[in-house]
Amino acid sequence: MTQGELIADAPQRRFNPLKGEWVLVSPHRSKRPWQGRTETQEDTERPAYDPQCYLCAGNARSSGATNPNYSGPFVFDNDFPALLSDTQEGKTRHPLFRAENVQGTARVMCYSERHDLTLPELSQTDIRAVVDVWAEQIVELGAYWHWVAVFENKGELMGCSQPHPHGQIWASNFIPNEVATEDARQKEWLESNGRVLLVDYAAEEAKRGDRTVVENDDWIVVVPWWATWPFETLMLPRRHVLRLPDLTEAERTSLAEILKRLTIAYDNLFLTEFPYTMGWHGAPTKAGDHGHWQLHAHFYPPLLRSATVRKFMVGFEMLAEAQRDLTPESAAARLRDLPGVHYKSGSGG
Ligand code: H2U
Ligand code: ZN
Repeated sequence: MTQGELIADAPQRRFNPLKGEWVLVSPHRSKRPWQGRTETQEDTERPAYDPQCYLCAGNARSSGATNPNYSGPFVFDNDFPALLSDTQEGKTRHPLFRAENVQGTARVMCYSERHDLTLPELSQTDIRAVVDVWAEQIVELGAYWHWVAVFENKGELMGCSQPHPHGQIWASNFIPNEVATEDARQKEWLESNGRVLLVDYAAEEAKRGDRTVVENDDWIVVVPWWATWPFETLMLPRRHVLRLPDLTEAERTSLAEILKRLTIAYDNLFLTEFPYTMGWHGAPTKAGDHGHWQLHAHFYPPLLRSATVRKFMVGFEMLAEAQRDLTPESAAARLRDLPGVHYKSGSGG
């Protein structure tokens, strides 16, 4: 067969240069019937304050510690941290049974005192306060640790254990797998192209437009060319920025705006508090040259076709490579065309 142009609606593999991985896209298959599992929809109304909540202001946590009467973002040390800061160094010697002791710390960050308001329902000013605390935490923990993970697991479907809107912060003396892969790929890209991978990618997507979900002067959010989750998005600054604390005042405000617009679109898609895992990837805080890095956030939502039908990464995906039916372009178009006002508020908050 001679090689012609890519046939857009035929099976194809797309390459993710950030991970060095391929994803199989099967656009012709998106109309197949579904008779599999549906999740039960839990759109339970929550009160603004819940006396039973471990995370609400003034309440006792499971450790017995009492939360202060906070308002706005509140950060505390995780009572069940996955990493401990005082672990001694140690390692195994056998090449087949490698292990090393690691150190780190874990914190929890309540977005606000409001038990009932998730990110899209907070005001832009309140989201801006969240952005500032993310940046502060990275400065504080990054002074000591090599990597600071800022992330959120949202919704029971994602294994979130506390209904009070919150994110987490883990800091470690090692660079975790996903970050190490992105570090290597971005470094290699700069070395072979003399350009910063994601800075060029953001500019190119802005020009093309068909995968753009929301954008403003400083930020662009796309369903990336190589997305694996149906409604996965990548949030990128247009300017070359290494880490969240490097953002200017104006960029922090416009970040709050774009976060609100993206998460409203997500909630409006299936009229539900849209579950996801999201997290920030910035340059490691380990000493060294990180010029190949570009700050970005990944949103990985599991839902596929409604509030109750999720995508499973199984079969071919566990054993071979990720696969999707809905194209990134159609996913982006669906998110882009939704009303900008949150379905619960009727006012945009
Ligand atoms: P998830 O909802 O993503 O599970 O995060 C909640 C975190 O809150 C979890 O890591 C911590 C859990 O250890 N937590 C406390 O530190 N104290 C509590 O009283 C409740 C939950
Ligand atoms: Zn609460």
